[in-house]
Amino acid sequence: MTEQQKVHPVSDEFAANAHADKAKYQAMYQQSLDDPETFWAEQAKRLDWFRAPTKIKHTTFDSHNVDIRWFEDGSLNASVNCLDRHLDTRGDQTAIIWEGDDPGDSKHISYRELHAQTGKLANALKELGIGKGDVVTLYMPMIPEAAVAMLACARIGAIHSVVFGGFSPDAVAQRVIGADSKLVITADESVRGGKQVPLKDNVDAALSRPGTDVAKNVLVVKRTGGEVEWKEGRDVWYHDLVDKQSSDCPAEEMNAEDPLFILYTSGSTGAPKGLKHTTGGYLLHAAMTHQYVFDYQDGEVYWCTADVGWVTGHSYIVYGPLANGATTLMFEGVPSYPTHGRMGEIVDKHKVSILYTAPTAVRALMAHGDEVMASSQRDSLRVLGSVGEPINPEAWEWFHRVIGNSKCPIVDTWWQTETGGIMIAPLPGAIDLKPGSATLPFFGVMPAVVDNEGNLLEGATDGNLVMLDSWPGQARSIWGDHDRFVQTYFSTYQGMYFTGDGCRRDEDGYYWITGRVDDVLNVSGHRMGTAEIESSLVAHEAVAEAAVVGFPHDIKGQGIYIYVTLTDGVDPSDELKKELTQWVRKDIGPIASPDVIQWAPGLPKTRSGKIMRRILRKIAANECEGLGDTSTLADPSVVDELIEHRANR
Ligand code: 6R9
Repeated sequence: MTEQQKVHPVSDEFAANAHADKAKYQAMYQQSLDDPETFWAEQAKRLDWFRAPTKIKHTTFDSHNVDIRWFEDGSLNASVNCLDRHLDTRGDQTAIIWEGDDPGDSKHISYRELHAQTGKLANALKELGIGKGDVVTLYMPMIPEAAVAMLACARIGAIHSVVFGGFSPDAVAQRVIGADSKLVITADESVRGGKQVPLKDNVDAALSRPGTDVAKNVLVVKRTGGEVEWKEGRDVWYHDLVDKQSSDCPAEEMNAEDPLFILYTSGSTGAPKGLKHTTGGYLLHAAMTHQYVFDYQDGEVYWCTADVGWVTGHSYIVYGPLANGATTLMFEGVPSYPTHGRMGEIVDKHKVSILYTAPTAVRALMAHGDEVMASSQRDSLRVLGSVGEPINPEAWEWFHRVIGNSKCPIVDTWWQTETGGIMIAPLPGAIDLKPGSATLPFFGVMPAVVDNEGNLLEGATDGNLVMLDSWPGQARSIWGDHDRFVQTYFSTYQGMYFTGDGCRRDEDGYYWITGRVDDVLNVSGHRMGTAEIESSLVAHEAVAEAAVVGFPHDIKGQGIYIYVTLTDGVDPSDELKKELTQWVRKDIGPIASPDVIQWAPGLPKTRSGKIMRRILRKIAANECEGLGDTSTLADPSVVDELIEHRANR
């Protein structure tokens, strides 16, 4: 089939009722490029400001002076935009539908209730000495209190730093120290797929690490009633402190450029970095994309299956939907529990109109065949969304045909923790779909493709994806390390933001993201640095050297393939493989579990000692023909040995 035949055109009926049709998209996009000041000044009116901004855009990508400011003389509060301003018009409307891990467990929280809970927690935070500019670490299950905690921080001008509940104590410790966080909010345990995860125990372990004594208190939600250790004077039960507070908490007036949150993410080198997102531009970008990209219509139930620990949860479970007065569904569990039909059943149970999920989830369901959807009708669905990694056309078509009953457009949304919100995606009433392509840029987004020297490539081409100018939701810096921010994103190609992704642009100007071109892995849509996993492994006494690469994995997109050179005198064994697997899981978290460990008596290195990952990637992918020039290797024979014992064939 040619690419042309695979186009799914916008239906006239959909376009007629959508927030944007073709003409409107084109006109708005053009204006956003030609006259960003007027465009964004106008769009900013969708938020409620204490002081409306008059200075709209002040941004430079010059690597000597990277400086990004939007709406810099405006002031607002994110929680007011997500809560207070809806009270008159939709106070009794459901803001959050919470669906528990157990299918019998769900509840609806209205905007009025969410506002009251947020006010109470905000007052409780103040009682704990938290104020404007303080960093609060959240390490929480997918329960409404997670959203309440984010909003309560925003209310008093505290900066939240959410750590995904699947991360290890060390990861929590690292982030508490990195952000100088005074308070950790957690729960006794989380529940996923019928299993408990000891969050409070993990926090205890984290806070026993040196340097973590910056955190003075731990606020603990009782989720399961599971047993926990208690440190008097430090630990506080959430409900003991919060329930007695007044629900009335005046919102702090924040400058548009005051930080709203920090979110850590993996890069190709070094420890995870805390991206700094600010208030005005971020919220505007999240809200606007939520409305246009999902074509969210008043009254609809919208479900994003991400975890709030990732940027997708921040922007598209909490801030975007709530700023728009939407009903957002928050799911505590996993799509395979109690059965693989769960996702469809939740759609039916809550009459979900918009379902935003990840390719890995789609592929996992697809692997069970069409019958997995037999327990649900999914008639309520109108729009489907995909995020986190490239979606292969087969998975796209299955998502469309089986989950969406062949009637829902799929918006494949490309973006990053760094971008704050969606950057490249079809508006479903405006842009014809091509399975596997994220299609065209959102308003104000200026993608371009460059070669390795940074030359701009025109027309249909292949290369590295960059952005030529700023957009409101862009991260402003790396917390505490602006030089690293500049180095990481603005020094590869002068005057451009480098995404780290490769892409192809076709003859219609559509973008096809081909995946990371750096040493970042994307496993089930989760970002991980190969360097992080390697440094964990070499800390084990049996490991002399380790090299980590990704390989194509049917369900996860990418799997983790590890080459390990053992210390002299240590014998390889299956037990040792298990031990190393546990080691990495404990150190980083279960998401970093190796799929394959191969013993490597030697690693292919250049004469200057640089590991040739290109070769290791090929061997892991079972592409052993045409390994390219290996003559520059210090010892070319190690390659034959690795090929002979490769795991994937
Ligand atoms: C939102 C999010 C960012 C990386 C990004 C890219 C990959 C995300 C994608 C996609 C192809 C899509 N990615 N969406 N690749 N098509 N629709 O996932 O943020 O966790 O920071 O990951 O994910 O490689 O660079 P984050």
